[in-house]
Amino acid sequence: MNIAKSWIRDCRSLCVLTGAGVSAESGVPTFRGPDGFWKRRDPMSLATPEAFAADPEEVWEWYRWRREKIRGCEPNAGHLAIAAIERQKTDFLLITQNVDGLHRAAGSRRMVEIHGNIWVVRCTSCRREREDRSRYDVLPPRCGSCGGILRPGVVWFGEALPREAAGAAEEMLRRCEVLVVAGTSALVAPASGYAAVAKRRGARVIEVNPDETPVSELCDAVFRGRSAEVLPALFG
Ligand code: BV8
Ligand code: ZN
Repeated sequence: MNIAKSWIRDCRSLCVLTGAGVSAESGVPTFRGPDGFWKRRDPMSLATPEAFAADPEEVWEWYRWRREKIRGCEPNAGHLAIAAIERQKTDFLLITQNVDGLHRAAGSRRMVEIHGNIWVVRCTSCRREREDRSRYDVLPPRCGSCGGILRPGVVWFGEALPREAAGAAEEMLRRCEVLVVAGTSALVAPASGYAAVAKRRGARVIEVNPDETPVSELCDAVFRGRSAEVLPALFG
């Protein structure tokens, strides 16, 4: 741990990439875990534009259920440790695949939500986008301005990542000296390729995950533990 801590302490540009595992200890189910969000329904049949076009109400039932599951969850020590190390670094970026908003709640500011945010809604007619934490009684929710159907402000399979967020992520991966990959199964592209991008350029890559992932073998250090425990130790 001390070697990895020194890499983090001594580097100028630090990048952190997180997945659902970082929110697990806040009580947010992961996607592919035993109690995962996706155990209930096949995400590939819901988290797509086609599914939404075919049955917006059914897709919204799943998102409403997830929003209510996430609503009462608080950031954990892992989120707080990431927000704390950000304040100590000149050059820092958090790239998160998480849509739950817990990193921002923990104080992270230099961050990109590459898969969007479940608390944001976008009108499919007038395109207006805003954060809306209401409990929807009627599904699908409607736009207050034009009456159009609102969609969740997340990135579905087959949709491109938000251009600005993806651009900032790729730029940081090209210059960071250390990349910490925490709580992701590294199965969803393009984020699944981010560790290899940083590694190819000579960055030190550190993984924090209780389980092995497809990127474990390219990491310079691997901590097989829970992020709420390992990240405070690593960044402290
Ligand atoms: C795109 C938002 C192109 C919605 C999500 C065939 C091969 C390869 C790729 C593809 C393919 N066919 C299609 C693709 C591309 C596709 C893709 O990758 N598919 C996969 C399934 C094969 N990708 C896309 O479509 C992306 N877009 O490529 O666009 C394009 C370009 C131009 C124009 C048009 C199109 C868009 C992908 C975004 C999909 N949206 N979510 C929603 O939430 O409903 S993805 C979803 O999975 C979540 O966002 C999540 O973040 C993401 C990854 O999951 P993880 O975060 O890793 O979570 P998971 O549960 O899997 O793992 C948890 C991990 O934590 C585990 O490792 C576990 O061990 C660990 N853990 C558990 N507890 C802890 C812990 N770790 C630490 N501490 C703990 N306590
Ligand atoms: Zn509208």
